[in-house]
Amino acid sequence: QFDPHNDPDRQAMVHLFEWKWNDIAAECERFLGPKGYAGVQISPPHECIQQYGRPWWERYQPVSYKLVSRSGNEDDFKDMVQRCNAVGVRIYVDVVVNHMTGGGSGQGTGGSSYDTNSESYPGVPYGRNDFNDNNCHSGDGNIDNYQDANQVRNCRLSGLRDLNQGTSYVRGKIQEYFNHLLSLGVAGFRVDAAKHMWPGDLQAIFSGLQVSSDPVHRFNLSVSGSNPFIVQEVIDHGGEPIKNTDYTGLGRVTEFHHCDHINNLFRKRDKLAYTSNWGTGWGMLPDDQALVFVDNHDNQRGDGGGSVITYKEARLYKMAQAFVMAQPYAFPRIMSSYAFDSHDQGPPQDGSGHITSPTINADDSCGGGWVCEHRWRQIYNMVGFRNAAHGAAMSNFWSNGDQQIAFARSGKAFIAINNQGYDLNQNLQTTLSAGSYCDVISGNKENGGCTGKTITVGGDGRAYISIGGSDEDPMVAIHVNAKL
Ligand code: QV4
Ligand code: CA
Repeated sequence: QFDPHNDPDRQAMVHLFEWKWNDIAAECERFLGPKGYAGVQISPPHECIQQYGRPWWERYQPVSYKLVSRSGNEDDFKDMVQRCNAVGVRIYVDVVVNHMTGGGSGQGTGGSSYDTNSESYPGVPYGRNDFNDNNCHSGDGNIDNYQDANQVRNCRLSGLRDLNQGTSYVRGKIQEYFNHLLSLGVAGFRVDAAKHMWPGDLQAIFSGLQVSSDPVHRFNLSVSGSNPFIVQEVIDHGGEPIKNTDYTGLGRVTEFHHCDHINNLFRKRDKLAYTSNWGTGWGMLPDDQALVFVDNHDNQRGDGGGSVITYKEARLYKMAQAFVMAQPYAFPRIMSSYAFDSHDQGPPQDGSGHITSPTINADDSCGGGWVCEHRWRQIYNMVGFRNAAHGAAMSNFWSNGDQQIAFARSGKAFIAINNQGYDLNQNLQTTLSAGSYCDVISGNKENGGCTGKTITVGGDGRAYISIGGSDEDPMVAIHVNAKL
């Protein structure tokens, strides 16, 4: 449950937030596969409410577990999983099983009816007895106090009807849903609102799940084992009785301290010079228990606590992503957004509410309202860096004592970052063999040449590194696969 079932030379995943299944399939083939991405977190595929104005968050209000949503139907889903697996890219599903809808009645995206007040969901089916109402002891039935673990698990998160995973019926329905997804070839799950479910209930649900052994999906189960990859969404910024460590026995956990630290670091409320022991040295979860990211779909909109760096501050964002990718710590997820001005705004869509596809520009970037951070050169080339550096420890950490750092991934890669505001000019140890290397931040290695800066490493492994204090991309990064 800790293993992403990734191809070993693919070490980062991307969250293609609100993408359609056929666009993801195409993206796996034309970009994610070739650029070395390990997998994709997809938006919730189940049937959900159809909220007026079609905000993104309607997908977090399940109506049934039928695979019919604005991203596509079950055939589209199947096709996506097969095509992505075929090019070495895994699919991780955002599963929403803490709750059902938060209000109203009507028809879901798959045609099933629902009625929130009577807790009627015939598409599953779920009825009154499947919900936690009698186990919640807060005044209004909602979670009013995060200091009370019982409320957090048994009451309603923002009015969302709270399922009782303590019953064998509910557990069985959830397992059926997960196993259905696994039979279609998905490699794992991002478990929405895991904090709001009891670890014991989740454990019961997870036991007995099995990744497909169908050779068409190309999992090497003898190496990675048959448990699905599990990422539990537990927002722990400290200060609450529920800790992310309550869940680390069951799978990985979203490490929100990492968002906080990255934000503080790059806004210079902390020092890059202190990051030579990044990871557990900073009080974060062990490597194999953490999923890390600069921002996610909630906190980029200001939800879930803390403030973060997003695509809207592109210079800082690229720096932060480069740092995260260059570090040997944890398994990273890159956020891929659509542009938004307001909190509720849904993905790019036409007048009838159909999601519209991203367009692809000549420079590989996206159009049509999609930001596609994962297609920014500075970001996808750092995925390549991480893949090249995999297995090599950090070494030769250098700093100016403040906001300029450099370090190597022993024998494999080297990065220098200058968030100081004045120039960096240093002769630094790269640990790489003598030769010319393409700086993958400023360019691509193409036809044996480099479209950006070339860095020369001498026989002693040293290179002269210059980074202007106000450069748009104040870092350089080289690795063995970028040798010219
Ligand atoms: C409103 C009122 C409530 C009232 C209720 C009922 O705010 O006080 O009780 O009506 O009358 C939407 C609306 C929200 C509305 C609710 C119920 O935004 O205003 O409540 O629906 O109708 C996403 C959005 C939520 C959205 C939800 C369901 O963020 O705004 O709620 O989807 O559509 C905590 C949790 C953590 C959570 C995080 C955001 O610990 O688990 O908050 N993160 C995950 C997802 C997130 C998602 C959910 C959980 C819920 O990442 O995207 O919430 O599935 O920290
Ligand atoms: Ca709950």
